[in-house]
Amino acid sequence: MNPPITVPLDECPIIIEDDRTGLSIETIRRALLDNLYYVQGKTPQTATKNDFYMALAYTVRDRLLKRWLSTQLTYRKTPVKTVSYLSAEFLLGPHLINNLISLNLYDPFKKAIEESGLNFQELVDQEEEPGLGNGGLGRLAACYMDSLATLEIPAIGYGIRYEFGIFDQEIKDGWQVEITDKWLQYGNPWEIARPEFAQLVKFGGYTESYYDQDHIYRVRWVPRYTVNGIPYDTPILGYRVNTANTLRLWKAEASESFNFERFNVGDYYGAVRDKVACETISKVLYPNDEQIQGKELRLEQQFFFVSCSLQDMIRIHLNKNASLDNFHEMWSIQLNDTHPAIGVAELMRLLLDENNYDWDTAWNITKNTFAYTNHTLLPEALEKWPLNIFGRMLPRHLEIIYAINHRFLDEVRIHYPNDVSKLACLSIIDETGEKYVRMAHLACVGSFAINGVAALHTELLKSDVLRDFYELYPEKFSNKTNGVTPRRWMVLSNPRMSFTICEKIGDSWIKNLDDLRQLEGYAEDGGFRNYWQQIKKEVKQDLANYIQAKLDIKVDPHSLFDVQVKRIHEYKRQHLNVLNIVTLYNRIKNNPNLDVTPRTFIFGGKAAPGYFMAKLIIKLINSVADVVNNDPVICDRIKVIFLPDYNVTFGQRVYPAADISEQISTAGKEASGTGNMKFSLNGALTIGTLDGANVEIRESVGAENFFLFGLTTEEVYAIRANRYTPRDYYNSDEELKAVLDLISTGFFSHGDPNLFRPIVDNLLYSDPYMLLADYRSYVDAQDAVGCAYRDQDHWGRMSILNVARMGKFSSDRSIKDYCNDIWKTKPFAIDVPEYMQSQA
Ligand code: T68
Repeated sequence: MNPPITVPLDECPIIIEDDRTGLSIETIRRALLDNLYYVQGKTPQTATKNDFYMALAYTVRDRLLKRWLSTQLTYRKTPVKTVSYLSAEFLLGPHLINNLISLNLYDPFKKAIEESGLNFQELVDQEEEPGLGNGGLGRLAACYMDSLATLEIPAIGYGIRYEFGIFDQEIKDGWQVEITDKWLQYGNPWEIARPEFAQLVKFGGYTESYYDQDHIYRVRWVPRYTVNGIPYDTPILGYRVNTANTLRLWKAEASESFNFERFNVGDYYGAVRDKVACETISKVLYPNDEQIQGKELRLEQQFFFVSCSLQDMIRIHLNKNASLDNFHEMWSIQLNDTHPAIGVAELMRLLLDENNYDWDTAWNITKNTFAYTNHTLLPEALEKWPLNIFGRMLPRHLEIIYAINHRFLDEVRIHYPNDVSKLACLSIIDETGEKYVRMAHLACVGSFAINGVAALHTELLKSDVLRDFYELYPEKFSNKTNGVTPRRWMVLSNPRMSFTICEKIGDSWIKNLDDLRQLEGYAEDGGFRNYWQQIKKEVKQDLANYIQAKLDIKVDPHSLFDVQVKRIHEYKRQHLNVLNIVTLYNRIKNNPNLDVTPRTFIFGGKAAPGYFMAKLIIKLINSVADVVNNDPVICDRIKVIFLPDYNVTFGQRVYPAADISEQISTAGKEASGTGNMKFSLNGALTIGTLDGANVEIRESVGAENFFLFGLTTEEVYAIRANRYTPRDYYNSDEELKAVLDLISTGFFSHGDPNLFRPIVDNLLYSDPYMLLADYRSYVDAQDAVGCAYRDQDHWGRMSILNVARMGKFSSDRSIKDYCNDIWKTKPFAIDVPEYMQSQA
């Protein structure tokens, strides 16, 4: 029935079609056909697998909309403090199953699809994952969005809707080849464009001063060109709650008044060409996971999404508040690394130039709004922009940064009256050589909170990377150890193990991960240990089938699955893993009857396209794999697999199947790591250094359930201070010498001694990541792993204890810590209004 015309519009009941909301198998089947027909414009006779996937996705989306809309309506009318998570990357992974699990609709949907004669998994596999991130930092943002929604925290994520995400990786002749990731080519059913909330972003040009009608001195920015930001919204569902927060990603489009100069001189063709150029801003994700220095387009991307997001927040704020005076009381903006740190200057500009605030009020609002998370200890990864590039693109922001810096340095002078060296160290402008804007300094000065992502990392920030800021502002610093969402990384990716856990201790752990502790008792139950190992074997068999299908290599699920998946980087030391493999190879060749624990070494990870050494390491892994896998003497005792195109979807397969997790970075280099957490939560044991969050994982699971090796951070520093000479290790360790010599002779490169020379020479003559210093201790620890694995019963016990004691590493815990200590935000439960309730 249609509503009577007399009802005010906003109380008008929405007539909800049964097909859009119904949950019976029959209704879901009907809805699927309905969406196939009306949205995809297909009938089952002509539909492709992708058409069916799209229809399925829309059928799920129909059923989540009431939560999303209720959440938006609630936030719109309630004065709640909101978290704004600014990140250049969100590495979400596929939505479909995640949403079904959150909605508690997995079983009916699977049944409905199968009863329709379709293959559920095949449709699920159609989804292109949004790979809008490089690695840990982007994936962390995705886990945090999941936890914010699950904890019912009012939050919005802001980022860039890259048309092309992280490249797809193929391996050709052992080398990485990059393929464009066209994730949007068949459409994205999970996003909704909101062109009505588009924002205009200015670039280039110059500034001019004027006196306003009250005779107050003001500055106006006259841009050279402007770009339109179009928001695309994706719902982020909380687990089994009504909250569905929004991830708002900006796409760059040409604006009407795009290029003033060209239009003014009537250069129509040139103007259109420039329109195309400005749309490149959101074209492609930079595929570098640590260092992106001096690329203009990257700065354009950063300013583009930050300016859109701040203007959007101001728009939302002014919908429910009389002014921006209380902006900092209603919003906490988290800067995911320095990539959005330009926000500090942009919020100042918006307050000063566009809302006529005076400096002190604007600065007070700004510095009480932002909080900054640092994700790196590599000095070369700290972002800085050459002053000329910066000033040309953002002339007004450079002025504002100078003004911030001027006042900041006055403060420093008062704090250190007799120490001019402090000024140079702390200044936002680096004037030691070519001039730069130091983004970490801008973030530190403009934020009320600064945090590292693991206990060790935060200590090293305080004592090293950000030492001077810690000395000045100790109260701003805190640690927030990373976490991962158990919804995706246990329930979704490891249903067998999750079901087993639920049978024993119920399902409360999915939202309260500390409840896993109840499993500890079962570690003493021999029958359960046996069952636990059996489950692991089944999961390993799945991965073995996948490897067989993908690479045509047969691996034995009874062998020890030794896994290292992560970005390829020298500091992560995939090549240390290779040195151990070649050591084992040499041992078997020297003694063909040697009794070694059968192992399958599995690697996965992408290298930045311009990172020569990382790409050569991939080639080395594949070359060693070729020799080892085809040597009859090895006789299936060791296998080496490089799985191409490691991404979230593949992670979901591989974490559950691992026995050993390789976390072998040089101590003091990995800020936290999050893969280490995913492995351990899935019952893998860790072989690792005292680096990043490994330290806390080991503390939690117990030293006796963790294979530790390698130098500590202090030892690394001490050896380096005394001039590290890697050659000494080579000369004094027979096995190490044999390994490096074998690689040098060209044994793994068809006799070519030059191919891997850059790696060997780097290790022998420089070895900045100290592989040789850690080699002996690593190989010994690996021997201990091999021995331990032979006692399956004991291994099972250690594996169960790892899972039982990992509760701390839920992203729910991390987010609660951010809420309590930094954002001061509280949960706000969402009610679905009566008129939106399902009629099914
Ligand atoms: C990672 N950083 C850290 N950076 O390396 C890792 N950087 O230890 C930590 O666990 C994780 O962040 C989450 O805190 C990254 O992933 C990037 O991806 C990146 C991308 C662009 C520019 C710089």
